[in-house]
Amino acid sequence: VNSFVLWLTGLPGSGKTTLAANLERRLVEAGYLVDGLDGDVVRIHLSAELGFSKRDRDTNIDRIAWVASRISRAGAIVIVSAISPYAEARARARETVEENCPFVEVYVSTPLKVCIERDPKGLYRRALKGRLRDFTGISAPYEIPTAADITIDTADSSESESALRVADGLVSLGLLSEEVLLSTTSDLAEVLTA
Ligand code: ADX
Repeated sequence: VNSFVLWLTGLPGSGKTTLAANLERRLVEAGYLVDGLDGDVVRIHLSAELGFSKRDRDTNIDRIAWVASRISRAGAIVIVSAISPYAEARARARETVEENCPFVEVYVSTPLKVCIERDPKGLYRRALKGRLRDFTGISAPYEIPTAADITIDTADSSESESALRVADGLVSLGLLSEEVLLSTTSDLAEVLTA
């Protein structure tokens, strides 16, 4: 089975979820079997009792890696989007997944300044006022990946461009066929609404 796990790591507001959704849509349109595991969603269904201490985040990441590994074993591509701020936990996720299939680490490197400007959930605002403990990027660390397979800054390209650049990286790694890079109905929709 030619599945793999695409692991998106980055600051809150860096664009992981949006990028994951766009990629998932492209892969589905190209006929791939694919599933997504998003930190926010996992934290509702699988990690509801966990907070944001290092220990809890590590547990969360271990769970996501295990589930991703199981799904990939069944033959689907898995796209994970989770802050996953600790390098050691990401390395452990890689180990877990690589027992079954390739693990591709994507660092969504959107600068902190841009994430603060976007602040989609208003959490940076609260953290900067000192009202949110353990918030990644402000009151909790984000350990920058030193050897990501793909790095993507969503500040300097559109949603589709970012997704296509990641897809292009996956084609280069031999994990996807080139037809994924052809424009899709989603691209046409974007052009028409622009
Ligand atoms: S991780 O660190 O364990 O990988 P995960 O990606 O699952 O984090 O969850 C992050 C989401 O939780 C963010 O999108 C944000 O909405 C929410 N959140 C709430 N509190 C925090 C916090 N202190 N730090 C980071 N994210 C938080």
